[in-house]
Amino acid sequence: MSDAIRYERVGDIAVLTAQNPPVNALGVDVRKGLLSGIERAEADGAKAVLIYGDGRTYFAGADIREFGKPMLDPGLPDLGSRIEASPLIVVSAMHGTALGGGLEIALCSHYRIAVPSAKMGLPEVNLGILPGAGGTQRLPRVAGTEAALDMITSGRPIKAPEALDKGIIDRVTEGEPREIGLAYAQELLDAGAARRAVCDMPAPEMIDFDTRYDAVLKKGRGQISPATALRSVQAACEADNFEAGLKRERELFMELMNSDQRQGMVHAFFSERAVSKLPELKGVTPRTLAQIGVIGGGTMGAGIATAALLSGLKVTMLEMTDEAAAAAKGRIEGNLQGALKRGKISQDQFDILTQQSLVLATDYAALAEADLVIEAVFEDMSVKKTVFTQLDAVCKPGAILASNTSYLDVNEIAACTSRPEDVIGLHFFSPAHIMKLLEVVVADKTAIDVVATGFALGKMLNKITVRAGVCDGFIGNRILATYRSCADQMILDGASPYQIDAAMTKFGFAMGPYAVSDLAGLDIGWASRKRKRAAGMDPRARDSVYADKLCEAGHFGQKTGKGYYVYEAGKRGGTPNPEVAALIEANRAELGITPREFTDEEITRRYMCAMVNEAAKVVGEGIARRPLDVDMTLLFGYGFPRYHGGPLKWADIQGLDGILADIKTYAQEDDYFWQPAPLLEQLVAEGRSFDDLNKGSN
Ligand code: 3H9
Repeated sequence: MSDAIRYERVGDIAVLTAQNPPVNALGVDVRKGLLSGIERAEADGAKAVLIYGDGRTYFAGADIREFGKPMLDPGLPDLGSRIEASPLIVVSAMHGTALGGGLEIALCSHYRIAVPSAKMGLPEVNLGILPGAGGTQRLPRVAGTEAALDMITSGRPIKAPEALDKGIIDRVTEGEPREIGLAYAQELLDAGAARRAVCDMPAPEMIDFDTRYDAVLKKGRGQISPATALRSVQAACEADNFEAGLKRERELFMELMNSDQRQGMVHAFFSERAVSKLPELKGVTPRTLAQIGVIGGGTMGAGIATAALLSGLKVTMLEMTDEAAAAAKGRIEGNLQGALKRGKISQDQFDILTQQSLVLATDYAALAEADLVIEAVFEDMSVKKTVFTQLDAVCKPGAILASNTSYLDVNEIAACTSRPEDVIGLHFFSPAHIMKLLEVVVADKTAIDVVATGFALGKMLNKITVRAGVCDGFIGNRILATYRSCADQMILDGASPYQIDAAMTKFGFAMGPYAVSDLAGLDIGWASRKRKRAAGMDPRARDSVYADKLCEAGHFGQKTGKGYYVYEAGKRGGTPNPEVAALIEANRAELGITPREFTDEEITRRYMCAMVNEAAKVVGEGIARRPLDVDMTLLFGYGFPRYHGGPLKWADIQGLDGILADIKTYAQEDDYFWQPAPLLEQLVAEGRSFDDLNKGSN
């Protein structure tokens, strides 16, 4: 018997208790324990078997750490079939999260009971695979094709009462899983209930799978697992018998298991958990956070205040005038109305948050008691310095002074205070109450417990929190500036913004870079170009001016109705702005460039090489500690497709030597822009990957 499953007899019932913290993942020891537990129960005269989990949950799925390695016996599909084939009555009692292989084991049991708070689902598509232990065959048999397809292609878990309604479980009862499971098993024995195997149920009803396949594929933006999972459900409806359906599920499962997308999505799963675990923060106690101040109530400041209020913090919003403070309050209330509508808060909570937890002020003295103040004022060093000088004068000792700057030098900001150790960058992404990313920008003198508090705040606000060092743009905006510049150069050389947008949406981004610029406002890029020119650009850097002309004419993108695209009121998305081509042609003519053709493949390759190269510099310079920090920044702040794992995971999968070779080829045209990152050259020389660096850092 394995330690991961405890065996005991309670009267006629053999009890198999999973003991594999933290989530009772179905690793090889658990699988061995379940198999020998069933065999032992059958051998020692038990009449029923109860399966449940110790600790916080029933099985939360297969052990994801085993993916990509040879599957050790017993495999999960065979184990499930063996449990289902047992002549004893097998009952599963679920609590916590019965996910993936967990729900599949429950579906192989003959009866299922759960506590009301239990959640269950088949989230495999989010890991780039499909339910591979009979889930695509058994769930449609108990829940019907439509309900099963919805759960399997979305990966969304449902709560026990809904699972009861859908026929996935037999009973919902309050209590401890062990107690309710034992009582239910005994009741079934007393009633002489029959063994009941899902595999014996009739095949589920057929639907028009081809139409549905196209819709699922489109929704996935290139993600293949949901559409492949749909084909596996189709097999449940079409196959001659249950075994044939299982066989088809296995084939499709293996296809996905061997795919690049599975690697990308599993990388994303572990990286989003690893990103906030920094060795230097181990054992460091964060400072107290109960009351925070936010300076500036524009879109960003109001979003930060909203996120803080929703996490239970008290917020003082400082604005310059009463009118501006009232406008900020209006924005925060608007954000909270959204949370109310989505059912995230009740009307009572809304009233408390807006009337008691939020205080408006126009005098810095109101920030005297704040534990943390985040400024979100105009992005200009002299304005920031004025703010920090005043904060230094009024804030209590130990208060953390944070800037939401997206590219300015946090060391310089810190230096204008008498307490640089208390100064940090907290770079939120707009809208800050929705976007998941928070860059914690650590300056040279920032105290370690201030860093820990930045991470604690991120956790409270339910953010993916990434540590970044100081440089222009930190991790995300620095890399963005480089790949955007690469795109701009391709336009000068002959590509169109629309071709680049199309190529990058084909790659998996929800929007291409030019549609994103229109959404964010073209004035942002304009300001940044002007700033760079004013600071003095290297004479070798290529500059383009066609976008300036759009801005000079007052076209800032969606907010003015025109940018790279033209936006008609009431219509979603835009159509290409016919004026843009002429502006680009004029710019090319001025620079004496003869345009050439670009294929979508070349566009994608150059764009991605630029992103990877800059990302490698960011890691090499220590701005990001690990490649996974870059990957999570791009995933959660810049819409990078999750199924590629992040730019550096993508690079590993493509092969670093090929990427470096392409960068060197591009450098023959422009050796200023395409300077290979030393870290990339080093990894290629050593035959190592970015992921090797991730592993080495754990
Ligand atoms: C599957 O079942 C395939 C089958 O169909 C077919 C096979 C043939 N494995 O998230 P947390 C770790 S695919 C290994 O922080 P929470 C996690 O990394 C699987 N490890 O807690 C973390 O480790 P660390 C289908 C796992 O309370 C720790 O446990 N199942 C697994 O916020 C705590 O996790 C899923 O996709 C695992 N399966 O959330 C479910 N799960 O402390 C995936 C977790 O070192 N899991 N860990 O960072 C989840 O969604 C969440 O973890 C869960 C708990 C909701 C369970």
